[in-house]
Amino acid sequence: MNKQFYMNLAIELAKKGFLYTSPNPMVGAVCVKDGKIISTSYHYKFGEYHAERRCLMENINFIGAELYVNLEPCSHKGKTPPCTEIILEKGVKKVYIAHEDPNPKVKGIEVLREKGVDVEVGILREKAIELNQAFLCNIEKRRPYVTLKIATSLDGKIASYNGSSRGISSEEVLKYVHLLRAENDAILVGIGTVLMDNPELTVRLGGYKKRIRRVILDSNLRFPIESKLFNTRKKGEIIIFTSKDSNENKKHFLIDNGIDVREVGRNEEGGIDIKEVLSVLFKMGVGKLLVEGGSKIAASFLRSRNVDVFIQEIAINKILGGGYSYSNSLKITSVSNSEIIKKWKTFDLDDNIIIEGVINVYGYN
Ligand code: AOF
Ligand code: ZN
Repeated sequence: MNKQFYMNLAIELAKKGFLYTSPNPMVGAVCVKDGKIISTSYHYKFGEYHAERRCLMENINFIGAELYVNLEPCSHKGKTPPCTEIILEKGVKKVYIAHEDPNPKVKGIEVLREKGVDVEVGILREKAIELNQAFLCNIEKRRPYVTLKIATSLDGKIASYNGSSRGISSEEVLKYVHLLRAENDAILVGIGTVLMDNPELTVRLGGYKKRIRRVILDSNLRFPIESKLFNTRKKGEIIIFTSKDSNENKKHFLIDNGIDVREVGRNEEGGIDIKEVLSVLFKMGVGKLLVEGGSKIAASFLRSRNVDVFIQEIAINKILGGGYSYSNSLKITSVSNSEIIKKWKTFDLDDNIIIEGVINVYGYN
C-alpha cells in the first residue's frame, strides 16, 4: 500500500464524524507499522478526544510506527490535551499530514520536527481541504460557514404574489431539507417567514433527532407567541436578533420565557446587521449555519457576501409569475459583477432539480 492509500483511509474515517464535530474539523488517523495497519480512529464529537489520541490510546507497541492524519496534529491544550504529546510519548517515528491547521494555536509540525519526528506534509492535500471547508471558514473568517437554501418555482420565485411559499417543494425535497438541517448547528429565517408559514424549524428525520439552534431575525420584535416556534421552545434554543429600539416589554417577556434575545445594529437598508449576527452566533459555538428563508434574508446574506454554499431547489412543475424573488433587491449592475457559483452539481428529486454550488472556497492560500 502507498501513502495515498493510507491518507485516503484517514479521510474516509474522518467523515464518520460528520454531523458531530462542528465547529471542530473532521479528522481521521491511521497508524502503520512494518507495512501493516495497527490502529485507526477518528475525532468522534466536538469536545471529545482528537483522532490521533484515540488512535494511539490502544495498548499496542507504537515505537517506530508511522501515523497518517488529514490535519496537522494540535500542540495546544484545548478541551483535550495536545496530540503532539501522545505522538512523542508513544515513539511514533514519522507523521504524514495532508494539510496544515490554520488555527494559530496549532504548531504541531514545528513541535514534532523539533523533537526529531520526521514529518511529511501535503499527501492528498486538496481532498482533505475540501473535507473541512466549514472549519477552514470558521478559522479564516471567525464566523459560521453559511449555506443559503432557497426553494423556488421554475421561474425563480420563492413565494406567490400573496407571499405564500407552502407547497412549492415536494415531500422528497422536504426530507432532503431535514438532512440539511441536521448537518448544521443552527437554522436561520426572517420574521416574515415565521409570520407567513409558522415553521417549526426542527430536524424531523424519522427516528433521528438532533436539536439545533433556531434563529430568527426580527428587527421590530413581531415574533408571535402563538407560533409553533414559541410553543416548541427549549431554554436557549431559540435566538431572536432584534434592534436596540424594539419593544422592551416584549423583549423581557420573551427572555423570561427562555428565548435568547440579542440586540444588534442595523444595516444600511434598515434590516438586521448580518455581520454582527454571524459574529455572535460564532461566539455561541455555531460553526455551520443554514439560512432558509425569506427573500429579504437571502438578499441580505448575498449582498453582504456571507454565503459559502448556495442551494436552490427548483420546482420544475410550477410557474408562479409575479411573486417574490430572492435576488431582485441585489444591485448587480452588469453580468461581469454577477455572483459566481462554483463547483456546482445538480440532481433530481421528484419534480425538483436541486442545485448545490459553492460561492467561497477556503484553505488554498
Ligand atoms: C487534531 N486532531 O482530531 C482535531 C483537531 O478544544 P480542542 O482540544 O478539541 O481543540 C480544538 C482544535 O484542535 C480545533 O480548533 C482544531 O484546530 C484542532 N482539531 N486537531 O490534532 C483532531 N479535531
Ligand atoms: Zn489534537
